[in-house]
Amino acid sequence: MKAKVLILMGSDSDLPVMEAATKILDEFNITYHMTVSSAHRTPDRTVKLIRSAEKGEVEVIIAGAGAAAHLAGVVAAHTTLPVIGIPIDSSPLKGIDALYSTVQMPPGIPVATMAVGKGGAKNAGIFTAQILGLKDKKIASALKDFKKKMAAEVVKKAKKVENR
Ligand code: RP5
Repeated sequence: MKAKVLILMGSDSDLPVMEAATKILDEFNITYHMTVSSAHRTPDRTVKLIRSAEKGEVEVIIAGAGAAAHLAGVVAAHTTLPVIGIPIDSSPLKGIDALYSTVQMPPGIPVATMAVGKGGAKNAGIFTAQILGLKDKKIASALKDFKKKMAAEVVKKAKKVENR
């Protein structure tokens, strides 16, 4: 696998949420391979994808799943690459199930768990840039610009509120 990031999701129904992560990775020119693989429905495929990521250039794995979300934890069990988990709000419990399943990993197998849903997916993209930015100066500098732009947008909005 040539990409820097492997993105897995439990179902194609998770794609609208996961695209918040790819939007950020695109902004930072970070390459990724994105596909669907379920810890429950396609366990063998999930392990094969991890092996392929490890043999290639992948440095971070992002895994998003909803319901009894074991994907990020299972991925973390099979690799020493950093795993970022996104709990997806796709079930009747609206992501609280996926949050607990993803964040409550037993000691020894960490998953860097983001917020539930699209906000979490966006943060997964930013967090990935922060990891890769440790040794990629272009990404590190783009992250500084990203924060400056975000602060400027907040100030612009604050002025609108003040002048209403
Ligand atoms: C999880 O179950 C998936 O990650 C998805 O969020 C949820 C529902 O999957 P589908 O029934 O839409 O395939 O495994």
